Amino acid sequence: MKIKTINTSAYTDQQPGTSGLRKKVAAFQQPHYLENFVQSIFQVASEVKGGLLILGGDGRFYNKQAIQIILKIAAANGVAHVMLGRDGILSTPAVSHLIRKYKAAGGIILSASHNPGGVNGDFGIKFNIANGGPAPTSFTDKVFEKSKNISRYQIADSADIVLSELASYHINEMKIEVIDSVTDYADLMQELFDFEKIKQLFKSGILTMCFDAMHAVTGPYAKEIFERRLSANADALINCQPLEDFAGGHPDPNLSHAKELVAKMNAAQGSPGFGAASDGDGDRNMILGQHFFVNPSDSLAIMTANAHLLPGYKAGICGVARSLPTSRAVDKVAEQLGIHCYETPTGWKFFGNLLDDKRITLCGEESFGSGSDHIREKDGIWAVLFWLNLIAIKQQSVEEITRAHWKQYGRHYYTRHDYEAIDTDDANGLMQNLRDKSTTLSGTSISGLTITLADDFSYTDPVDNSITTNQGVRIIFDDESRIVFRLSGTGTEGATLRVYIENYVTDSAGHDDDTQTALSKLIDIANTLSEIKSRCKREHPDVIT
Ligand code: VG1
Ligand code: CO
Repeated sequence: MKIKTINTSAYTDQQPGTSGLRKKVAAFQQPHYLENFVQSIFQVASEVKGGLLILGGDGRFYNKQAIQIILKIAAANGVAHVMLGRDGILSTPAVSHLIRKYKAAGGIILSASHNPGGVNGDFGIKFNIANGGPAPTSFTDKVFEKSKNISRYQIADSADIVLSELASYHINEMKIEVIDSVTDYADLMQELFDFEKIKQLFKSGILTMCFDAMHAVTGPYAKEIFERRLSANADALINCQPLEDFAGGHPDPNLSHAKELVAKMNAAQGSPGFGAASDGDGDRNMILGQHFFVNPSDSLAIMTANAHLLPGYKAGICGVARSLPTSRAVDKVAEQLGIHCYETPTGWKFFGNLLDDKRITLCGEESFGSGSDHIREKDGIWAVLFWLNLIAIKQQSVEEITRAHWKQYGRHYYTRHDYEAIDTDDANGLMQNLRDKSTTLSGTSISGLTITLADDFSYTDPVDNSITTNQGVRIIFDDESRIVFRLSGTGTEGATLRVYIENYVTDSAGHDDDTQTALSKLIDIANTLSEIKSRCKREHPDVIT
């Protein structure tokens, strides 16, 4: 088949953010927009030439069209072999696993994760490197540079392939294998966790669960793992049919967006003992008990404290990492275990080096993400299985496990306030003001609390010594409470300000408060310091998690 060289003009806005390039679908549908970016990736990722590429996405609108285009550009750029999820479906953790298992040179994931989908929704593309993890900033910077100067791309002049059948095809020399999206991943989960023990929980009737796939990518994975391999209760799975627009929903597993699940878990009668949800591309998780919410930062701390009890982690853990805004609950556990706790910027790409260098076994973020050294992405279903296995071992409820944890280590009340789609200049002005202020705040007092540290977080990677600056303004108080401010790197409309607030309470008599009430004084301090009301004309956050 012929390879065509197409002349194109460059776009100036193809800068990847926290997790790949994310834009409105309409932006990706502009002439040559996707093609330019993919060609730029192949130009930087020269290792993929002659190698294996894993390809798949979360099934959102434009997934299938994008896959056909990427296959043809891959063939024209000398990729030897592509493994592609059936129907174009692969979760982010599954791609990470496939890259590692089949020693691929890299992978392309089509997803805008937790952002809404559909014709008017968002689309995204992300490149993962040979370790299975998101490409580091040094790589994505180069792709951005290429994309700004591109004048042509190469594409095979071939027919579309059938995505729905497990079969092999060729475009020129390049082999395409359509593979089952689930099996390899499910097998890995079975190696890490005690499926027999979890199965007993369901068979004996001790536990019932509800898993909400939010009409996103984890539906097929949940069916295979929870229904087929673990024999969960018959009504365990909801919204497990992947849809291009996520049924109009927002596939973000939190208390605001996973409404159906939350209603079930909070029902006056007959609510399941365990509830969980995952996001668009399957890397996030929310864990719920009956009438009980597990804060993701607490979840990471609880996992760290108990990992050695689980089959996949019985050798113990060598270290742990959390992103800057994630609460410091896990730090308390690391201290007791005598292991190091690394503090990184936001986004999974910063954990890759620490995992590869065997400095950490577990890592997590406040944004409903946790994972381990089994792959190089966060992993939603993995987290759900971790909790199920823990419940099976401890024979305790989600709430009992969490409360016992607080009793032993103290409780970190934690909240995140998001102000979405604010004017970009206003948001930048607000951050600059905080940055300027932070240089003189240390040692001063506000509402009776003394500030012990205020700065704009910067990170030196201990493995490759790369430095990442301006990762968020943090303000730490003498009673161990803390406020962090940063702008989102995944939004597609204006700017999103995220304000992260936490407070540490050791006495278990003080562990029953409502989170927003417990944090009200700090919330006021955050509002005063940031001047959010006057600068951005916002009275209340759009989303509170
Ligand atoms: C958000 C979260 C961050 C997460 C990122 C990708 O980024 O805060 O913790 O790693 O999304 O998650 P930001 O820059 O908007 O705060 V997702 O599930 O792509 O996959
Ligand atoms: Co995601």
